[in-house]
Amino acid sequence: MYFGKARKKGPLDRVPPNQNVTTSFPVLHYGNVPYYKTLDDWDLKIFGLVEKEVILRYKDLMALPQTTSGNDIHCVTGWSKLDNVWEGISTQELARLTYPKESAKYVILHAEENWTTNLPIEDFLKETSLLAHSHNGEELTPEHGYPLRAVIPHLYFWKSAKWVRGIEFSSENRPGFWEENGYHMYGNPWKEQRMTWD
Ligand SMILES: Nc1nc2c(c(=O)[nH]1)N[C@H]1C(S)=C(S)[C@@H](COP(=O)(O)O)O[C@H]1N2
Ligand SMILES: [Mo]
Repeated sequence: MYFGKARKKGPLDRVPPNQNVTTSFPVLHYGNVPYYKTLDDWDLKIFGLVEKEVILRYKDLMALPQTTSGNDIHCVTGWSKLDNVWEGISTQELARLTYPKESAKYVILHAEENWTTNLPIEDFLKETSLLAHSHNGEELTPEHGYPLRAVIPHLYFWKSAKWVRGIEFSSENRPGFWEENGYHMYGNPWKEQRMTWD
């Protein structure tokens, strides 16, 4: 008897369980979209368990080495979007400026309106993680996180904070906004870690 057929390698192997591929780019968040008239007052603070706190203005950020990264993103509500190209600054590049301490085990990303999300430091510093200012060759739109968003493609997309203003290195895994509301502390899409109990 023949049980099943050889699974063809193809785009489907790129899609985690119970996700549907979309070619659109849905907008999803809690709270208000910030519409910046100017970036004169904008900054990014890197703080917490670091040897050196750093505050970067937008022009400082753009003067750092830039990186381009292609990936697929997976939202916990069930959509996945393949073949995104992001441009920005790698998280390793940002960490290098501040020297995180040995005691730093987690990263809390702080966005506008005090929205936060948490992840282990290894995931933040993974070579595929970045802080992006552009998507598919265009500057981010306000709805998608202008001027700067995190992109942590190997975790559900809620970890990819839009409108990032702070990167905090912490010894504690403090739940962020969605994590406080029942979402998983880690959020691996391949293991379907959607809610706390998954
Ligand atoms: N600041 C902030 N970032 C956020 C969110 C949010 O509510 N606030 N939602 C997250 C969720 S659940 C998803 S799926 C993605 C959606 O990004 P997009 O709107 O660019 O598709 O942003 C993430 N980043
Ligand atoms: Mo999401």
